[in-house]
Amino acid sequence: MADHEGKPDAGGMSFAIVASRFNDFIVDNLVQGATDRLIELGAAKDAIKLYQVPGAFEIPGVARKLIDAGSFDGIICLGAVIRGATPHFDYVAGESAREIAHLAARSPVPVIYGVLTTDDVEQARERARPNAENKGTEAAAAAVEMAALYAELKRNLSPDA
Ligand code: INI
Repeated sequence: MADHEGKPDAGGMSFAIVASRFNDFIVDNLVQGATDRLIELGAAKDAIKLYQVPGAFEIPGVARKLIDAGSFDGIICLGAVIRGATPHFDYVAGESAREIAHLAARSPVPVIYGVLTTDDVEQARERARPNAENKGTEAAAAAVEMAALYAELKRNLSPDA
């Protein structure tokens, strides 16, 4: 067993979900899956705030503002980039992932990557199923675990501990 790991308990924690409207027929299921899991793990409904942006490319900008505001214990980024006929997919998927990763490595609270990048709609549907495999649900569980671990690290690594 690990010496340090985050407990799956979201009691008293607050979370922001930053979700893109593009491919909302997929992303809505991710948001629902994430919200349901946060509540299952003990988060209060009004401690979960949803911020909607046009597309996955816009997610990191809003996530950055929410990190700076300092009001959340974790930020969950949800979207769906589905490959089309042009290289546009690669730019949107790549830049969104790169910028979210950049934020995640530097943010004082966890930033979770739940943006699907798939070759087609069917692959996206398989990963955003209501009450079944759902990457939003997994992202929420990761957010709670990481928020608990960050809180523990803050307590144990602080100079006064
Ligand atoms: N945004 C997505 O979230 N998913 C996509 O599949 C997508 N495609 O395919 O184009 C997409 N494009 C929009 C992009 O995220 C920005 O909103 C747009 O470029 C304006 O900055």
